[in-house]
Amino acid sequence: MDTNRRRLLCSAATVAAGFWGLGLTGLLPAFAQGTGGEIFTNSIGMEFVPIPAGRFLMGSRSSDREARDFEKPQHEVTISRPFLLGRYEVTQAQWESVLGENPYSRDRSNPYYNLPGMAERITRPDHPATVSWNDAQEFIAALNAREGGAFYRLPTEAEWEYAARAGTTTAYSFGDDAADLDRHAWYGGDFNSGSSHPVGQKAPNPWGLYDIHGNAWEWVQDWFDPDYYARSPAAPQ
Ligand SMILES: [Ca+2]
Repeated sequence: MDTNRRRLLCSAATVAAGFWGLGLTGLLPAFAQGTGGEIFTNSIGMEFVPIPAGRFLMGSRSSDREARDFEKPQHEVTISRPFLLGRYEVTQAQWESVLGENPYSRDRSNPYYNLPGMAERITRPDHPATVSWNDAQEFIAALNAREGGAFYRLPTEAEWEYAARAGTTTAYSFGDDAADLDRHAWYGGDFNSGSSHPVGQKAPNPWGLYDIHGNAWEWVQDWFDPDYYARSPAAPQ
């Protein structure tokens, strides 16, 4: 999958609606190894998909003119331990069940949040929670406290991209043909029909993860660093 296209798809939703979703939440590897390869459902009904250890090529091909420089060079990354990744983007209802408030009630500098009708649309229970990175950390801390251990964190960018590609090397996890996008992603042109959309309505990727392309963006644990790909470790911990 071409990461630049991945970002463009996601950014189409983001540019249109200003959404930084708290997307896929990772579970720590030690916890993942105890699940026997089954989908794990936690105390508030969040489902997590087991992701095997493995290796993949991270980043964009040097020949890809659409990719930005910070997505190159493409390099092999080893995911040394299995982990669990959220099957869906975290929903508004899940957020409220943990923190007792709607994330929309928080201060927002993004003007899209103040567009007419936006509040009603993006606070629907089955839509993705759209929050800041710091908000995401607060949610994860509260969820960990509730479940009695440090089980949850955001995935690293390497973990996210590895799971998003799901063993594929094509431009998208479903192949190279952008004409198939509508079956797999809410993006760009969907803004006027409702900005974000209920999670899990489009086809999942080969490993059973939904809304990898489109709908809300997902946060990762790492801070953005334009030089990251050029010097990232081959086996991040
Ligand atoms: Ca998404």
